[in-house]
Amino acid sequence: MGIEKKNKNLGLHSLPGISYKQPNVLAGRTDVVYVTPWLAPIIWEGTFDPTLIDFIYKQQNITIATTVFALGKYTRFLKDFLESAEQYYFVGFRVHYYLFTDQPEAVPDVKLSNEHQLMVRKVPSMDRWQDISMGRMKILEKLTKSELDNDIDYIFCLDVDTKFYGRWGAETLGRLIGVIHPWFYDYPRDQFTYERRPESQAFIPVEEGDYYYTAAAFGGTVQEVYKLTKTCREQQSIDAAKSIEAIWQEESHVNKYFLYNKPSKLLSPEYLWRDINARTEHVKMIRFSHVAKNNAEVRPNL
Ligand code: UD2
Repeated sequence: MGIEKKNKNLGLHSLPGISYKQPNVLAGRTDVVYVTPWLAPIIWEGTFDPTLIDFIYKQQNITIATTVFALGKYTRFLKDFLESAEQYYFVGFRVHYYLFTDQPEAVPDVKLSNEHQLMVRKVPSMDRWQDISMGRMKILEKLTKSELDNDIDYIFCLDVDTKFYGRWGAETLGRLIGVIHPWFYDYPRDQFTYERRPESQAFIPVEEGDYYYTAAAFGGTVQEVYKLTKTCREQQSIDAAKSIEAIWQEESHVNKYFLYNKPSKLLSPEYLWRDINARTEHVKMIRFSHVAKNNAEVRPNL
């Protein structure tokens, strides 16, 4: 039997080089919403065809920058982060990891695939975990500004105390990408832990808000991530001058930014789970997850 006939029998269509299932107009997942009210897709397992998506993006010869910070005792998370990324993260695509650390000598020797490369950049140590976490915005602003005219197409900024357990691929690419936080995805907006003090630049009133986004993963084009990080850094500086620190540091500012600059694509909590969370029926696949950690032991301050 020829490949065309075989594909027809299986309900598959052909593009040169690949086969994929016919898209269905009337049926799909009914247990989750996979589009926002501003018509941005929300990516859940079962809503995309990985083969087709990879095929489309492969032709664009793209480079994806990926930033991760590991200061102080957080270097211990690097091995699992990098090894699991090599197994699941943009496999077969060009990835440039930018690793910011105060101890380049503590970076583990992890074998990377041919398409992936690691750049280690030294940054000063800091005494407060809050300053490390928020300080990422300034460094990311500088990085994205310097890369604006270079060859990087997309960038993701990820927490390091994490591990990949499943595919994170080209389905996540887009202009501006927000990730729905695994704690609050089914909460009413007045219970989100947005910053509620009007004196802070991150303030969001109780009657506003779409989703609660995590700062542990966000991304988009280099231009868009430059705008996001620059804005958050500026807002954090205004707060600091008034001796205010937003309740969830840069995460509060990211939430404010996404409220007024809507992401063009959202990733479901499959793309940021927490190892300690119980499974739910909606999350059919955990792709990326926070590992359990003892904050008092790993952080430089309480
Ligand atoms: C939440 C956010 C995190 C950030 C933080 C700010 C989630 C799931 N995570 O995580 O993104 O917004 O709150 O309050 O929403 N780091 C170091 N060394 C340190 C401390 C931090 O390298 O000593 C880096 C590291 O890359 C880490 C990141 O900063 O992944 C965020 O710090 P965290 O993971 O301790 O923050 P956490 O768990 O409260």
